[in-house]
Amino acid sequence: MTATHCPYCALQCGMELTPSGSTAEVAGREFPTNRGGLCRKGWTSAEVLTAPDRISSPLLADGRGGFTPVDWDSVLDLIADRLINTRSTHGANAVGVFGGGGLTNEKAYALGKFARVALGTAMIDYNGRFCMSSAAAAANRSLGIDRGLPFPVTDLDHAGQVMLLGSNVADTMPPFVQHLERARSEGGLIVVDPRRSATAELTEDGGGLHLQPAPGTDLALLLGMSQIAIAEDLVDHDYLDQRTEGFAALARSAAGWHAARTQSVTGVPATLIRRAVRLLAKRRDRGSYVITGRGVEQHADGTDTASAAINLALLLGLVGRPGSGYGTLTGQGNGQGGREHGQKSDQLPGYRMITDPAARKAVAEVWGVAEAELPGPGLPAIKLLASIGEPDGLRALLVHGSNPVVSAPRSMAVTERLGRLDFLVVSDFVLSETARMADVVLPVTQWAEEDGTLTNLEGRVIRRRAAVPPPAGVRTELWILTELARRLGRDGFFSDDPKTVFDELRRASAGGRADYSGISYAALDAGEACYWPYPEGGESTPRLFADGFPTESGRARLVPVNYRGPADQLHRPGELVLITGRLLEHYQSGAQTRRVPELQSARSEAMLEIHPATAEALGIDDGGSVRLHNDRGECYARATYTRSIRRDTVFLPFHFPERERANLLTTEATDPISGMPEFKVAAIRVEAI
Ligand SMILES: Nc1nc2c(c(=O)[nH]1)N[C@H]1C(S)=C(S)[C@@H](COP(=O)(O)OP(=O)(O)OC[C@H]3O[C@@H](n4cnc5c(=O)[nH]c(N)nc54)[C@H](O)[C@@H]3O)O[C@H]1N2
Ligand SMILES: Nc1nc2c(c(=O)[nH]1)N[C@H]1C(S)=C(S)[C@@H](COP(=O)(O)OP(=O)(O)OC[C@H]3O[C@@H](n4cnc5c(=O)[nH]c(N)nc54)[C@H](O)[C@@H]3O)O[C@H]1N2
Ligand code: SF4
Ligand SMILES: [Mo]
Repeated sequence: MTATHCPYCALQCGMELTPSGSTAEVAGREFPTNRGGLCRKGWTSAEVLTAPDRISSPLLADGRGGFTPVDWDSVLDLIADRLINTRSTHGANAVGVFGGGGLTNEKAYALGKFARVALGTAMIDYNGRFCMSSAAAAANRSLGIDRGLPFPVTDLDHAGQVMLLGSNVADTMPPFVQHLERARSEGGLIVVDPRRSATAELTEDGGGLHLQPAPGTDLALLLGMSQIAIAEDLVDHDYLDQRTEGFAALARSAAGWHAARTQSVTGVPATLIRRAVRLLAKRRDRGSYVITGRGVEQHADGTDTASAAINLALLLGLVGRPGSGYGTLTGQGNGQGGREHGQKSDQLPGYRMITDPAARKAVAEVWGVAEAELPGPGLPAIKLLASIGEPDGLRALLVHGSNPVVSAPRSMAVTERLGRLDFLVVSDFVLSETARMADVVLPVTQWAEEDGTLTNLEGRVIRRRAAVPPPAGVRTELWILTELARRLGRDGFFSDDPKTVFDELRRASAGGRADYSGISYAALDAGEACYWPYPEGGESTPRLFADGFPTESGRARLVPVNYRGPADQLHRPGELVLITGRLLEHYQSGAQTRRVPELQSARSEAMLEIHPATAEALGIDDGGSVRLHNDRGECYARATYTRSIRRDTVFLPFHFPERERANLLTTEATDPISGMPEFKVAAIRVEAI
């Protein structure tokens, strides 16, 4: 029996694996985030280990739409040759790397180093740009640091009030719901979602309030809430004086957002908005938390919206006060660690900026290269993918842990661009939709077959442990990167041993914002709860901000923000707002969960949630096939009637492939600060077929 964690989301539920034949049996394990509970995806996760179409040999495209198995030595020689060629003909920045927030810390670190040291390219970014970047940017500018939850999840157990903005934890992190029980029992759960989601339903029967704004209007809602807090004098004056700066400018920016205007922009009744603010202001008796999810962050104004949520939390004196706070719910298994160790185009390990001379010097020293050899910042994900086929753009790309053909916005354009690459290498354990387009596919180990660490949504570093041997023919990514680096002239710079890589990561992060230098495999294996920052010789930090904020002044910044509305506006008659998101049964692009029979049979196709009144007006039957379309593409789904959604809005999950891809309709409009695409609002039309 091996103690490890679930392969999927950032809650990283504790799990026990017992080998059984060529797979493993899964049992829930006591861990603070899940207390033994698992969701349906977790219970069935071992099925992917023996997926019938799992790949167990490197594959070479045969030019006729198929693949031929090849041996590792020749395939690595071939990749190295092609990359060296591309580099010498078109320059190092013609080779790019696309990583993922599901990779362990060790893999994410090695990938960032591989790009800069072995390929010499600036062009690395990852799917966290689609996930965490707006909340990260907002936390950095307001609080001076970006750790999803700056407190342990179990702190929520004692809260009287919790406001969840654009987060559907009942489907996306089911065991998390237990941490909301106290708030629900006191009528203090506030859910902000244009749909009556499974989480919004938890507010029924006295559990709390459901605010149902028009999609993309959360920034207006939060400005209105701040205005009410100021107008009703619910703000915490001592806290504002002692711990924050910028109140006057913030008050001016919110001043115009009187309740009637907020109601007319958002559609949320002013009385409900007022009740929500008054509830949160009760924090003096029992703590209050403000928490954001992708529903408010995946917008072209996502950074400003997350800032507005932080502003409200600061006005009420919540951040850094015991029993209260602000946080964002990191999504992918290692969404937190994945954004700290160098996969981001502008960052080096330890959450250090690649433009900071001191950070460059420190990291170059650990890597054993001259500082001048380190490239500068590259392009964020959307721009990186858009550069393919452009004169100075990417010509070769290595993908690790992402399936952008399904998950990137405006998939038609992305797919078309990937097709223009001279050379695409995808590392995966199945032939994902992206892997199918590759010139070379490299089969890698899965979670139950590898050691490493991840950093969960609380900033707590946890151990992933190998429980079963991988199939013959499969390799770890650390091994692949080490072997490729050797062929690229960097022999001895990389290691395929996770613990050796972690020890190097510790040193490379020392002195950075996300300092891991005090954390070790030995401490983790002994059961120590290690939250970063944890400098060597120092202590773990379960709670941030108790004594101040890591900003220049030591104070949190209230950042004035303005409402702009979504990039896609409804202009033409008959248009509806499409919002996209998740189902309990499927994970992300579905590459893994669509291969689990129990999950796939429960949810085998894309269902469009639509209000019966809207559907009837369009002649769409419950269960009927529909075509959704806009200027960017068309997508097919089956309609399902629900009264839980606004009449001007429809909802589609993004887990399905081919012509059921929700992303055929989404826009490439991105947040100007974070580069986060606006997944959550697209103007579309629907028709029965
Ligand atoms: N089952 C499952 N669980 C997952 C994942 C998965 O794919 N499947 N993925 C993991 C990852 S990577 C992530 S990032 C998290 C995401 O977890 P969540 O953020 O909970 O997931 P979403 O479904 O994307 O969005 C949440 C809610 O936002 C609402 N929403 C849409 N537009 C708006 C808007 O304009 N305003 C507001 N207020 N709400 C809006 C949607 O109706 C939806 O109910 O889940 C993690 N857990
Ligand atoms: N319309 C719409 N689109 C969205 C979103 C949305 O809400 N709406 N959400 C966005 C968000 S928040 C996210 S996080 C992205 C995620 O979307 P993707 O980046 O596509 O994430 P996954 O589907 O998890 O892709 C992971 C791929 O890597 C493989 N894989 C898993 N683990 C490993 C590993 O350790 N190594 C390697 N090499 N491969 C591995 C899996 O088999 C799978 O093929 O989607 C984004 N796209
Ligand atoms: S909630 Fe997340 S970590 Fe927990 S079992 Fe489900 S997918 Fe796995
Ligand atoms: Mo995500």
